[in-house]
Amino acid sequence: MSFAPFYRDSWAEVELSAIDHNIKELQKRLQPETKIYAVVKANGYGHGDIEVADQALKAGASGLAVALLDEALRLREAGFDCPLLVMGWTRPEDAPLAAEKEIAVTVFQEDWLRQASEQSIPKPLKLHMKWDTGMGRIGIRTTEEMDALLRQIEQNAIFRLEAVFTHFATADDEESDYYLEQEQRFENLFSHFERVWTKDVEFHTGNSAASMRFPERMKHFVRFGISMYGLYPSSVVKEERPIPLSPAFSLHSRLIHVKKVEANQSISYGATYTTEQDEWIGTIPLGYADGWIRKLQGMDVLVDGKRHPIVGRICMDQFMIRLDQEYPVGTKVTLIGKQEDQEITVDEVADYLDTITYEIPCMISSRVPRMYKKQGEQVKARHLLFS
Ligand code: PMH
Repeated sequence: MSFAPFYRDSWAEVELSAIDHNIKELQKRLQPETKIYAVVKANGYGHGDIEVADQALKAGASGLAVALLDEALRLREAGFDCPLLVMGWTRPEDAPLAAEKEIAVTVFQEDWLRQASEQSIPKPLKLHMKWDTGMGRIGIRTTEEMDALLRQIEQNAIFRLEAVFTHFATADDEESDYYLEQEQRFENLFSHFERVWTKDVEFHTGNSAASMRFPERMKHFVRFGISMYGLYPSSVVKEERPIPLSPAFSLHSRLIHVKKVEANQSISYGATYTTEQDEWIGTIPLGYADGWIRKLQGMDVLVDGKRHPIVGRICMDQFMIRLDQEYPVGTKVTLIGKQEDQEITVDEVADYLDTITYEIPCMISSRVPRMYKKQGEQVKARHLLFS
């Protein structure tokens, strides 16, 4: 394993054993015949695509799903020879490249197939047809559209329809009416499909929420994203805890400056914070350019197993905290994760920002090196900016 050097005192840790645990827990819940595609788009939801993909496949995932052809190509180049699916839009002119690299692409437009068929495609092109059953994003919505696509596929021997899929908009909600409506629309399209298409294809519908909550309704495979990383898709699913998850991501830094500031002095841009008394102020070398955005002013961090608030505006590369006492330069600061019996979870940061857990690791920028651990032991470090 390589240890890419980095020269800063802020880093994210990714516990790969948690990825392994989360996949194995889902497997216990799924029907034995349902396979898992690990969703590693957006650089593995900010955790690192290659490292997560490697661990997910070792844990028993059968394939990898991403949003973009670029992301799939990166994985092929890194040596992954498993099934790879691009779930978003691929340009029809890039169909030959996808075919050559044996990357499955998502289709939902007759025109797309026509344009792709005009290219010189070197090998069979694997297609997954997207059905829009209520997400309203991409996919065919009617049997007429389906028939038009199937005609194009049938007329071109180079096209291989491998699978048909849909995506749920509300699988993580308490209210299941809309989810059931989407399932019904899927079944309606499916009964038409069964009548007109006789060749073998696979079906996949479930994201984390659907696969954990309704495992018996999952088809050939599920697309497991957020919960593979140990995060629940919503507070409803978190309360339900259909499977026990272990979060993989944590974020750390160190104090780089500690000083006593007398009363009535201001801290940081805009002078938005003024000391009330003599206060110990610590500086942390991480800022909004690292994804620790200005709205996190007032949020706590952990030092010495205790909570300390962020005071003053968060700068591009640094921010300040109010300490309960003097600490030496170099003292570890945890922004997400555990120190002794205290923990700041991704959920807490997401709640503070009034957003969803998905956004938090994704927003920690590539300037923050990722350190990989297995059962607490460092196995690799990667500076995403330089790799
Ligand atoms: N399948 C598709 C088509 C997706 O877009 C996503 C996540 C997943 C599966 C995995 O879902 P999960 O992470 O809830 O398990 N897509 C997105 C998105 O577009 N915005 O947030 C999550």
